[in-house]
This record gives sequence, C-alpha cells and structure tokens, in this order.
Amino acid sequence: MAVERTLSIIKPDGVEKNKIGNILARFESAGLRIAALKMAHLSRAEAEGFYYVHKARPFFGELTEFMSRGPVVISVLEGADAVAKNRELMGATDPAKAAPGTIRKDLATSVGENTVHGSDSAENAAWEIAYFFAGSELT
Ligand code: YYY
Ligand code: MG
Repeated sequence: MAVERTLSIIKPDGVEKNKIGNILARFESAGLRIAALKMAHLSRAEAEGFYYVHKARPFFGELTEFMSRGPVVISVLEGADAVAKNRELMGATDPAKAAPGTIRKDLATSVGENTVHGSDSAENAAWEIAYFFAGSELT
C-alpha cells in the first residue's frame, strides 16, 4: 500500500450544517492524518479555477456558485491509499446512491450540495494540493 496524499474540501453546505468536526473525525478514525488544514471563502474565480475540468458541463455554473457561497474547510489527508480511502469515506457523488455510513449518505442532501470533495487520483491530488497550499503549509 502506497502512502499518498489527497485533497479534501468540506463544502459550504457541510460548514453551514456545523459538520466540520464530524467530518474531520471520520478521516482521523479511518487512519488518515491531517497534513494541512485551512478555512477559506473561495471567490467565484477560485472555484472556477479549481473545477476547470468541469467547465463544459451543464452544472458548472451552479457548482461554482455553490462552492463560493460560504466558507469551506480545505485539508490534505495523508495515509495508505489516501485517495481511495477518502473516496470510500465520502460515498457516491449522488447522496441517494451513497453507501450507508458514508459522509454523503449521512450528511448530504443532493448531488449539487454533496458536502465533500475528494481528489479522484494521486495525480489530480498533487495538482489540487498545489492549487490551495504552499509547500511550507504541508506538514
Ligand atoms: O468527484 P465527485 O465530487 O464525486 O463528482 P464529479 O463527477 O467530479 O463532480 C464534481 C461535482 O460536480 C460533484 O461533487 C457535484 C457536481 N455535480 C453536479 O452538480 N451534478 C452532476 N450531475 C454531477 C456533478
Ligand atoms: Mg471529482
């Protein structure tokens, strides 16, 4: 098992529902170490830059409006198979299809407001981590 890093975002709906501690506790309980952590209120442009791969998708406008609606909690999670482990903890993109016990099943309300982001590959994780964190902020 490779020790990896992955980027997590607690989206505005998760922060609004006061679920920051609940979600971070799930990461730690699963053996993921929080290697970097910050709260931020993204501008629309920052949200668009982060999600540029989805630029052509019909939900891009709604997604970037939502992601810049309020504060988010951005973290870097580190551990064995961190990318896959985080995706497993998150559950499916659509909360209605997410497995029991996952973050999205337990806390999210819709596909659009699905509470957490997680990198989908080690390569994308490296890009996403660099988007939000300077080297000196990674511990
Ligand atoms: O990686 P993940 O967040 O599970 O899903 P993606 O397919 O990468 O989509 C990113 C983001 O876009 C998703 O978390 C919500 C939103 N979205 C949407 O609003 N409607 C869709 N049909 C698909 C995705
Ligand atoms: Mg994705």
